Amino acid sequence: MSLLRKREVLPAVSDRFEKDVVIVGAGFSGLYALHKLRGLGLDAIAFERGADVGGTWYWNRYPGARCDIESADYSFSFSDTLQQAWRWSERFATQPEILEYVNHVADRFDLRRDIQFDTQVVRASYDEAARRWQVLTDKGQLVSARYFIVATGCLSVGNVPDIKGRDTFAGPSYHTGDWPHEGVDFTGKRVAVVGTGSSAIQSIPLIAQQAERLYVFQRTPNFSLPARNQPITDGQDREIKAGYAQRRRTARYNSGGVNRIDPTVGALQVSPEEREAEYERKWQEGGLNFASTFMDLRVDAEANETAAEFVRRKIRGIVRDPGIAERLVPKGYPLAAKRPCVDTGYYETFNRDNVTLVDLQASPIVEIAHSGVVTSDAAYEVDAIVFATGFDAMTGAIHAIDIVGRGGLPLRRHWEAGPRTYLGLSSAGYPNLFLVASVGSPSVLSNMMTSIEQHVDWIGTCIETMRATGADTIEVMPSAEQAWVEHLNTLANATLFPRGTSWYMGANIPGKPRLFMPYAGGVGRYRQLCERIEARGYPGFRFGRPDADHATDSPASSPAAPFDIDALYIKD
Ligand code: FAD
Ligand code: N01
Repeated sequence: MSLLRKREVLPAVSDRFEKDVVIVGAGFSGLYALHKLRGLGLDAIAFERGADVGGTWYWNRYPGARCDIESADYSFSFSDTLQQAWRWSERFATQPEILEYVNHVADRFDLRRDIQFDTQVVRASYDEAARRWQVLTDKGQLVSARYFIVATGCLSVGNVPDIKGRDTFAGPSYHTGDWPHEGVDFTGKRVAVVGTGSSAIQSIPLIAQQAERLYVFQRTPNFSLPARNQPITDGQDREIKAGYAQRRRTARYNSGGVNRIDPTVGALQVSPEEREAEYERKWQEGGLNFASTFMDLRVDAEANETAAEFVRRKIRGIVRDPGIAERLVPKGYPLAAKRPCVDTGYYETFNRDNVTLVDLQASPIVEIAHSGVVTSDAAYEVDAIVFATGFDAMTGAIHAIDIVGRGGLPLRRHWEAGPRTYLGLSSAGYPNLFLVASVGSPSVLSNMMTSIEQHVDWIGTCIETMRATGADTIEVMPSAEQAWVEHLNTLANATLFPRGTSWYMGANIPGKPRLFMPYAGGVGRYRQLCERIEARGYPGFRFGRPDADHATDSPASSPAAPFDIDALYIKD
């Protein structure tokens, strides 16, 4: 496993050059940022630590990996020629197909010529005198750039738990987020999968078909919804292509960034029979939309419990052994407080004779030994271990870069108690640094493609505005940042999200601050707010000019006054 780690020792500088923009990452965010900013005439370079484009879809090659947002939505909308040319073969595309799509995008827009692969950005410090970022790579290149775009991904730093004896295991071990490109053949092997999140739930059914024996080590049972994946027929493809304009409009202004009309009825406003029928309809339809059957499932515990109980009954109906079924049934937290999984045959897999569920709540892992995994009541001899143990989500990749802002303040210190941003776009004291679809914005609570495009478009317009007005820096005002931090908390606390111990809360990484990191107000509301801020001259930001730093503060952003986010929302 070669998962990304923070570099403790920095390389010596061997090469220096200048660019207008440095972008970190060549996943969907970095690629679109490169295309957009190059289109504005900026001289941009992207650094990517992987050997090619794709980000998530370059690294996560485990069996069964695919998207759980419909392919037609989980794709770029910025070019109609692109969306008309590309033919998705399945409702939920596989990792190889998505990677093929990313490559097609990179080729179509000739992006590779400005991407340097196999290169990790290790440090970025703001030079206050030059008003530029100094970006250092692990190859010893020091790039001076006006703008620094952090497109490092929310789920790009794997988490392998520090279990006693982990390195003594005799066989191979894998992390789902760093899967060998040549694939892994488990035929005839005894395999342990640690974890039961989305990655595990997608891979377990396929590993079970291949392995001689599979042990699934489960700490917290998850809610998983059937995908009901299917091929896209030629007729459906024509329909999708004819309807793209409307589809994208819907996605941009609803809560989740997908082609769905948000529900307007609450689960407790209908009769039990109607509720059951509606859940059944969504269950049969397949996919994540089940979690949006009623408008109050994410905010009302009693309403949520009706959906949770429906799923529990389904699990009990699928898994033949009642004891195993009971251990697979999620309890004690609301449905969708942790990201629900979407599966093909997950619960059915536990009806197979070669699959054993190991309940870590009853008997935790005590160590990994030479020959396998040892729990408090048994030793499981295995030939291979798959860590489907998730990611140091959202902040992991940002903090793996030593980012230093005004006054030499490391971002790691500024964010000691948790991420601090305004709109999830930038942070006070870090001029001209932009984050793409990460902490403080809808990002992981949405179709990421919708959110990535929205952020990159906003950044592009902002830079154009700066150039038109002679500004060379934009910076978040501390009062706006503080207001946004409080606003994010208020939004999250009005939902059931904080009731799940999830990576959304940083709860999966020991020592990480516990707070809900994404924006829980929905994609449409967030987009409208960003549009408002743009239209009103960027309240909450201040612009600087080479001759007069901070001379162009927006009147709406007086540093002394508390910053009022609510006043900026468009009222219904
Ligand atoms: P990434 O794709 O993570 O790309 C970031 C890139 O930055 C990586 O290639 C990384 O190597 C590089 N990088 C990081 N740090 C550095 C550094 N210091 N120097 C150089 N390079 C660096 N989202 C959805 O909306 N729908 C889905 O169905 C969906 N399915 C998913 C399935 C899996 C298995 C996973 C893990 C995530 C899924 N996601 C999904 C979330 C997914 O991460 C986003 O949809 C999207 O791909 C993110 O794109 P990105 O470019 O922002 O980040
Ligand atoms: O990671 P996870 P993931 N001992 O953090 C367990 C996206 N994604 O890679 O819940 C034992 O969700 C941990 O247990 P617990 C999607 O956004 C999408 O699966 O902490 N177990 C949990 O079961 C998703 O949410 C798709 O008790 C340990 C598991 O490991 C995100 O990526 C597919 C442990 C980790 O689950 C992350 O998903 C894949 C330990 N020490 C990913 N440490 C789609 O379907 C952790 N665990 C589109």
